[in-house]
Amino acid sequence: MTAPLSRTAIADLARGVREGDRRSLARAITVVESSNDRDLPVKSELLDELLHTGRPTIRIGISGTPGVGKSTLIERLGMVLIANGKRVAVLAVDPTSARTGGSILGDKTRMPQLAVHPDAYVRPSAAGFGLGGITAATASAVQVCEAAGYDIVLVETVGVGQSETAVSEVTDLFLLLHSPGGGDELQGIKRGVMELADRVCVTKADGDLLPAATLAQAELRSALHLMRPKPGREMTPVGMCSAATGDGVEELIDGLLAQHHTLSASSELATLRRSQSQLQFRRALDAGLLRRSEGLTREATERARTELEHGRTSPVSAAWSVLNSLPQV
Ligand SMILES: Nc1nc2c(ncn2[C@@H]2O[C@H](COP(=O)(O)OP(=O)(O)OP(=O)(O)O)[C@@H](O)[C@H]2O)c(=O)[nH]1
Ligand SMILES: [Mg+2]
Repeated sequence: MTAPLSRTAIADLARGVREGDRRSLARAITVVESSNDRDLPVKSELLDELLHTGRPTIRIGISGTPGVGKSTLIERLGMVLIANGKRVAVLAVDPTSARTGGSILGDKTRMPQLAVHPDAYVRPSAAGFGLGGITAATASAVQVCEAAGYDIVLVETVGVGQSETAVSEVTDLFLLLHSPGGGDELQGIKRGVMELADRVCVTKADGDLLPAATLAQAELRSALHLMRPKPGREMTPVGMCSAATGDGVEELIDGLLAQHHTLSASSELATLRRSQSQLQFRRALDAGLLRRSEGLTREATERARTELEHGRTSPVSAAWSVLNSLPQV
């Protein structure tokens, strides 16, 4: 962002979002994802303006290794959902883009139909993200889409370890995609990631890959059998589908919607969202406190670093000398 927005401009922007104006939506997401601390007052005011203005959205996180077929599947899922009368927003979050230069930015082209459909909104988000990192930024972007009246928000993220945790912290359901490869590839997925999943789906179950996909599905089922399901759940369902042929896509959607219905029919969804809000608050606050204290301790830190460099102090006492420079509580 460049110039700060006035109160009226923020209220206008919020109105634009609620009325479904796409430019306002894009602008609002840019504001809430800003990593610049100077944008915090505007960001906060805008988010408060947009609080509880939309219908409750179904939030689904979709992750999996690079190239597993996330975008292609989202294009299919999105088009089926739209055919069923839903409005669909897709947030493609690339936690690695700061390093790689943002490969995901090409994703709009991998969702050619959704990207231009009036009932869809596709938004690639590069890294940066501000207070609270990906979790807080994506949660805020989800909130904006909700205010804009989207029924379903799909959050695509490349599986790189911590990104799956982040996406599961801002969505109601977490779908983990797996390639048709089994064996070694299966060994490669971290147990923690599997345990986060509400549903697993093997992708590319078509043509020559169908036998491998069927095998991978069986292997994943037995691997999940040995794991603890989420509290109060039976075993995590493992399906397979092809975004190319559409086989299994309807079943995948039905399964996800049924799971979501179960969540929202009980108090589980409300509880989950409350604890997610508390967590996002904590993340943003911790990050803010850290930044402010870094400002306050800059000189003491420099001095301690030099002392340590010259071997005149130990790491622990260097840290203590910095902490001691802060006002006592
Ligand atoms: N056979 C087959 N190929 C597929 C299917 N879905 C995707 N692919 C191919 O797999 C490749 C990767 O697909 P993407 O949808 O871009 O995968 P992604 O997981 O979004 O990739 P990143 O965002 O780069 O991590 C492309 O070449 C697709 O054409 C499918 O259902 N069947
Ligand atoms: Mg993709």
